[in-house]
Amino acid sequence: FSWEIVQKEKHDMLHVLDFPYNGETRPEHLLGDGKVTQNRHHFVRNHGGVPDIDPDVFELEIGGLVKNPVKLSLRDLQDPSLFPQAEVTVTLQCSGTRRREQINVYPGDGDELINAPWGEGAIGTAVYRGVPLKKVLKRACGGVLPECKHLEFIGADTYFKKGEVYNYAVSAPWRKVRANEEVLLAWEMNGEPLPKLHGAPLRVVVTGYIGARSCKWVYRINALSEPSFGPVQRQEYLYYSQQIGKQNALVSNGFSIQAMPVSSAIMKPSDGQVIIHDGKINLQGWAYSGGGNWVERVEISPDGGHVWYAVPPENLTKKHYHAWRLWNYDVPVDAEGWLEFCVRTWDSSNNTEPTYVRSAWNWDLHVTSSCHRIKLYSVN
Ligand code: MTE
Ligand code: MO
Repeated sequence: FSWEIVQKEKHDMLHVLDFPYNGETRPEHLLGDGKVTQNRHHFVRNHGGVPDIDPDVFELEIGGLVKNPVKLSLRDLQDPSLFPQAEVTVTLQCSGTRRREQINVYPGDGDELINAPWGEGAIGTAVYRGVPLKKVLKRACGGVLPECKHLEFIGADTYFKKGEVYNYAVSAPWRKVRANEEVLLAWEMNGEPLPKLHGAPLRVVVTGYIGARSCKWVYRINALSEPSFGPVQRQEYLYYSQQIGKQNALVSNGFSIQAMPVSSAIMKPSDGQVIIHDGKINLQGWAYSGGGNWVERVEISPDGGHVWYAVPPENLTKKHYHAWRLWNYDVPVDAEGWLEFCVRTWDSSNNTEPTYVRSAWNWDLHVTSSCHRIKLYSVN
C-alpha cells in the first residue's frame, strides 16, 4: 500500500485507520454540490491493500453456473456494440455508517469496532457508468443455468482473517442482478475513470444494498447455487439482535445484511455549537433509504422529538430510487439554552427510523438507523 495513491486521489479526509486505508468524508464536504459527492471526498472502505491493475491487460473472468464461461477485456466491456451502457446515480453507504452512536450506547466487542468507528460520513453519492451485469451474463455467457441463485464477486485485494489470507469475496442474489440496472459493472465515477481507491479498473455497484456487496477490483464472477463462501459474506455483515445476548452472537445466529434501512443525519451545524439567531436555525443533512425505496419525507424536531416539522418538499433534492436526498431547512426555534435537535425520515414503503439508537443496537454495530441527535445552544 502506498500513501501516494491517497495523496493523488484523496483530499482532506477524516482518517479512521492507515491500514487498511479507510477514510471518512468530512462533514463540510458531504453535501457536495447539492447532488453528488466529489471523487476526492468520497469515503473509502477497505479490508486489505489497494491493488494496482493495468487496465490494458485486465480481464474479467465469468464462470460457474453459466452456459458459456468467458473472459472479457475492459475494451470488450466498454464496447457499446457488445453491451448497452448505463449511467446511474447511486448512494453507497457502508453498513457501519453512524456506528459511533451505537458505540456510545455500548461498544460490544466485534472486530468491526476496531476496523471502523464511523460517524455520519461513510456514505456518498456518485454517477457510475458501466454495463448492467444482467446484460453481460446474457450476451456474453448465453445466460445463467436454472440452478444459479447468487452471483459471487471476487476482488483482487487480499486480507488476513484468523491467520489465513483471503481474496475479498461477496455475492448478490440472482433475483437482484436480473433487475436491469440494479447491479452494474462500472469503470467510471462522476465522469472520470474509476479511481484506484474505488476499485479501478472495474467494480461492482449493487444499488440499495450495503456498500460491502459492491466489490471493488472485481476480476472474477461466479454464478453459484448459494451465497459466496467468502468470510466477508458468511461471517461478517451479519445482524445479531441485542436480545440474543453476547454468548449467542455466533455466525449461525446472525442474518446477512443486504438492503440498507432508512436513515438520515444532521450535518450542519455540528453538535455542541452555539447559535445566535432570530427565531430560525438552519439545519442541513442527508436522508437515504436502501432496497430501491426513495425518501418521501424528512422531519426535524427542535425539542428532542416532541414537536416535529416536516421539511417542505422543495427543500429536498430530487426523489431517486437509488440515491439520497439532501435537505436544508430553517427550523422555527423560540427556546433558549441547550436544545436537542433530531431528524426522522420516512421512505416510500412507509418505513421510518426508531426514536432512540438503543432500540436498534446490535452486536456488530451495523446499520445504525435511529433519529440522529445533536445539541445546540440557542441564543435568540
Ligand atoms: N471491495 C473489495 N474488493 N475490498 C473491500 O475491502 N470494501 C467494501 C466495498 N467493496 C471492499 C470492497 C465495503 S465494506 C464498502 S462500504 C464499499 O466497498 C466502499 O466503497 P468505496 O471505498 O468505493 O467508498
Ligand atoms: Mo462497508
